[in-house]
Amino acid sequence: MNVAIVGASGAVGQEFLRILAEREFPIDNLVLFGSERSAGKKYTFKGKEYEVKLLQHNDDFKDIDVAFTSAGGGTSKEYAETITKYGAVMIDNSSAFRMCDDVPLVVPECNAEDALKRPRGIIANPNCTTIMMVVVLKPLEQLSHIKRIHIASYQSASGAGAAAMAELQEQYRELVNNEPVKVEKFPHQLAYNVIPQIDVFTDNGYTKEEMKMFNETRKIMHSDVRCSAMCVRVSSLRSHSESVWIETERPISVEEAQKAIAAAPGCTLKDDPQNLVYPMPLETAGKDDVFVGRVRKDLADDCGLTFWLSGDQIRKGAALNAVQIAEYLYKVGDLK
Ligand code: 2RA
Repeated sequence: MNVAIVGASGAVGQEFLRILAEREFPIDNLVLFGSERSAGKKYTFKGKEYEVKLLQHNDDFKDIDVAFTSAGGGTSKEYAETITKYGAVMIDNSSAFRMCDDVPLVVPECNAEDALKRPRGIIANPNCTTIMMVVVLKPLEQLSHIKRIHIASYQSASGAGAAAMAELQEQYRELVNNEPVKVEKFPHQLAYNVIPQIDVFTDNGYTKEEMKMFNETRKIMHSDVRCSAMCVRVSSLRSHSESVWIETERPISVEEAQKAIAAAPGCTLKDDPQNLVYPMPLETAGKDDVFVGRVRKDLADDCGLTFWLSGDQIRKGAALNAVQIAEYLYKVGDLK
């Protein structure tokens, strides 16, 4: 495979390099692309050095089979035609195309086959918070249709990118040294704080991040489920966590749910609260699975169940999910 990474210098771009190497993705040629700011930077992949090329409207994608793009929605929109015109599959991490009818939105554990229908040559990688939740919802939906979901998210600095992670660390240093705290990447100081806002507000009072959970969950799961989210930035560095309450058509027991989650691909059950065992971002960072614990009945709803999940937003929430889509296409022989 000839593989391109667009946005190679970003947090997700760097994770692509690690994951493609770890999973031995079959790469003949690798080409890294970036903006003027990152063009010329060098990164090592499997012992070989690669220089980031400037992303331009030219024929650089002519021989590319798969392009992983993670350079923001504006770049994805502007370069989609350049990237796909010779048949490369563009697996896009931005939100630019997620809700387009002619672009599949794919989490391989849930709807891998949707990736085969891509009239524009584009497959969208969902929002990180949504990806991690639907991996866990899938086995529960198979037990009984999920009608309603409530979510409170606890999202790490990593969701806002590499510079935001650096800003959080810098804020703690500034506070310890009694220096003024710089705030650029978040709406407020994040160190020693939680911020009940991720992305901008929409007309209905929900943020774009919260509306992504509503809309993307329905598209991925081919479901009429209604999903009400409260998305919050917390001061963990990496790995998002979520409290999730679901209402199903028939009551599901805790044991049934635990068994289904434990057997589901991409999920690890870590649920032994008596021994203080439940997933936490410090432990899930750098791991591939979504970790689930605190499974219990919803005391406010006879058909309700609630649980806690935590997973690495840069891996399963972004780069890993995209690579798994490419692996699926490769396995079924659907790459040019
Ligand atoms: C965040 N979900 O955590 C976003 C990133 N896509 O900011």
